[in-house]
Amino acid sequence: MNMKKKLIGMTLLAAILNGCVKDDKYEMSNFKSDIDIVFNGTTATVTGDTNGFVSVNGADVTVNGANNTTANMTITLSGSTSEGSLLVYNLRSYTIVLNGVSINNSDGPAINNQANKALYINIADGTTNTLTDGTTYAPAPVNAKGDTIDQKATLFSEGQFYLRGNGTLNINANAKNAIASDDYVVMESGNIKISVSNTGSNGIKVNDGFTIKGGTLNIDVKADGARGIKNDARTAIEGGNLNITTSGGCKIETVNGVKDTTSCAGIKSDSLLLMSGGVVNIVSKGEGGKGINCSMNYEQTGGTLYVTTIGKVTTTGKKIVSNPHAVKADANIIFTGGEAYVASARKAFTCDGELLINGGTIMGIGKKVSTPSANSTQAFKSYDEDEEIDVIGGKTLTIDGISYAIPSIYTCKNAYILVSSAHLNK
Ligand SMILES: [Ca+2]
Ligand SMILES: [Ca+2]
Repeated sequence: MNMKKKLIGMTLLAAILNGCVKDDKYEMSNFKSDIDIVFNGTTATVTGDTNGFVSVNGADVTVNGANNTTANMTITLSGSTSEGSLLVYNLRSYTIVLNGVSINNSDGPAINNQANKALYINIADGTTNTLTDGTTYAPAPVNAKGDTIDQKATLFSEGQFYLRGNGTLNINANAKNAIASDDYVVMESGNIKISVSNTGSNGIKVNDGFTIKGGTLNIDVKADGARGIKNDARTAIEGGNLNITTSGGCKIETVNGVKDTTSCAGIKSDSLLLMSGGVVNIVSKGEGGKGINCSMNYEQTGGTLYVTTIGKVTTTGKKIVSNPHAVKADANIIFTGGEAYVASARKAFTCDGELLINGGTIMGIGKKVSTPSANSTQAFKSYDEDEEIDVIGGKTLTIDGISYAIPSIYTCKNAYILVSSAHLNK
């Protein structure tokens, strides 16, 4: 047995002993209702706390299940508080049910999950829930180990979490991110509306991955350098409706004497971004703002992608520091299926590797040319500025049988246009 196999074996054994394999195979029926928390103004009422985990200070509620070895806790939240919060320590995976709750915390997260195991956030069917933070956070509490805890968002989680249920969840962020996880986030269903003010940061910030399988996720971010979704790892779009608007400009900072530029993007993925289903609509309005910005491949096998960028290029002196490209990848852009309709203030598609069109239906419009790889297996056609095609917002553009209803905010005179579909003759 080589070292790597041995390590995997040991990790798996440790996982089984810790019960995390069991925890990850969660079924709703395994759970009994446990703790009910009803917020009311600046107070909260707790019932069902048979283990004595809960402490309440005004409407700030702490659930301390740090030594909770009995699995499957459910915390159900309802009511409304103008100055409250929920902070949870838990050893095992558990569920939070948002059952028509409104939590405003002027100086910290509305919900802070400090458990490292899976958290299931169930947005109860038919309910509307709202989480809001303030513009500055008070110093974070200290946990049982004596470490100051993280509080990176209105809804923050140390561990991975799953969003499910068919209710509505509104998240407002005024200081940091709206949602953040130091692990990964999976959205399965629900109607989630994220609004980040210009004093906030990203819509969703995750360290270890983001997947959307269903539901509707609307994200509006206004700050300079803000991303709708900022993912340090792999992004998977498998279904659902994802609508992202960014309106900030570039954030230019000097860090340790080095000038650092952060441009806005609908999605910034530091690894593979794989789109296999769903509908994504990204609008980037600010200077230098991109639609998709990937540190590795952008790959599309299905679903429908719409991207519109309308910002100017960002310059410092005479140097361009950020281009408002629609889809940018540091590695390759690979289409094998689905549909992509892109209207860019600069390039529709740009990458350091190959732009491979091996399938799908594509119309990419830009002020600068997008150049597919000669290794592409599906026919494509390119129209350049000499053909003097004016792209007018609000009108439907049809070229070679491919139609795109151009967003009203976009115009481009003498556009470069790239089209491809299975029906196109080479
Ligand atoms: Ca507070
Ligand atoms: Ca952390």
